[in-house]
Amino acid sequence: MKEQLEKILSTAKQELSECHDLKIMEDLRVKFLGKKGELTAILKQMGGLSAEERPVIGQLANKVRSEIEEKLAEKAEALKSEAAAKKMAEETIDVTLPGKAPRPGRLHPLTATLEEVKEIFLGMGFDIVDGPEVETDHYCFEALNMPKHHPARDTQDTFYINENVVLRTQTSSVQIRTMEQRKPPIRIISPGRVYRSDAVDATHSPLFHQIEGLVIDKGVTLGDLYGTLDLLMKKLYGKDAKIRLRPHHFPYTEPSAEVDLVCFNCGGKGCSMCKGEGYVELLGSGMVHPEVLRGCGIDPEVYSGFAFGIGLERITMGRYHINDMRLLYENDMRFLGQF
Ligand code: 2NL
Repeated sequence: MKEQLEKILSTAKQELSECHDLKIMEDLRVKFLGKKGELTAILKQMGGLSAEERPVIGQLANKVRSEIEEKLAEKAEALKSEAAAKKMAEETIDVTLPGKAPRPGRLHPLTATLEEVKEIFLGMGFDIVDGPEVETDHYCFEALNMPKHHPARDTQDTFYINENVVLRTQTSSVQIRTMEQRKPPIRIISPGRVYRSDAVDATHSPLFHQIEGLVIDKGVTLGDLYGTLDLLMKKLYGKDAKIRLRPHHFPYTEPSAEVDLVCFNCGGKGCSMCKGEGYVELLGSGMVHPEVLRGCGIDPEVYSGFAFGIGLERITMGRYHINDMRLLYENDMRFLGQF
């Protein structure tokens, strides 16, 4: 029995020294010291010993138990600090590595252009006025000299909520509302969303953005219109930007003019970009029609004024050389990140 006990001790020491895992160590504890373990098995046989042998073997068994316990405790300590050291090594952070750069957002090209246009007009003493996108037939068409069945309505066919209520086709409706509410002098721009029943292609969208401008005062002339738009384009496209007014027709202005920009690609000689014209069409404008003024309670014998309507998409595409309007609405960061 003495030999058996010594054998248990030496095997336990041997196996523990080879153990590198807390789980296996627990198994060893059970194997040697557990209720069904090897040491317990020996102790159970002690009944058969003589009175002289019993205390000697009992003492030895206790010694073996406490020695194994001691070894187990030592091993547990060693394994714990080993695991802690491993964790420390694995989780080390290298503070000299480059950090993750924050990705700052930026303005959408349409927003950036709109902000600039607003600044330019604020600098010229204009107010910025907002209004409803869902409009009555009156403010969208009737008050602009386009009675029902007027052919000009066809070119801006829109979305009808009902017979009398539409999604606005231009922000002129805001200008009409302002003329009804304020007395001249009036200097405003009205930027906002407008809607037309157009199919989507590279230059059309059923929803786009317009910036309309209106100036009403005594003695306002076409020269004021030219000067205002010339300054706007020089600020937006650079000091060499040149515009021309080309006669046109709108029911709400008389005379009316389309405003062209000298082609920034060829300087007016004619190239593929301007289709040989030397100019690119930018916006529509004119002197506010006397009937429109009268309808808003402004006497056209005393006051005159000019108005214009700019497509925000068109001038943005011109500035950034974007050739397809759809790119502005797709929110593809690979595209937007370039501006
Ligand atoms: C275009 C360009 C334009 C106006 C808008 C306007 C507003 C009032 C009175 C008279 Cl309240 N005119 N705005 C003038 C000329 C052109 O828009 O291409 N429209 C189809």
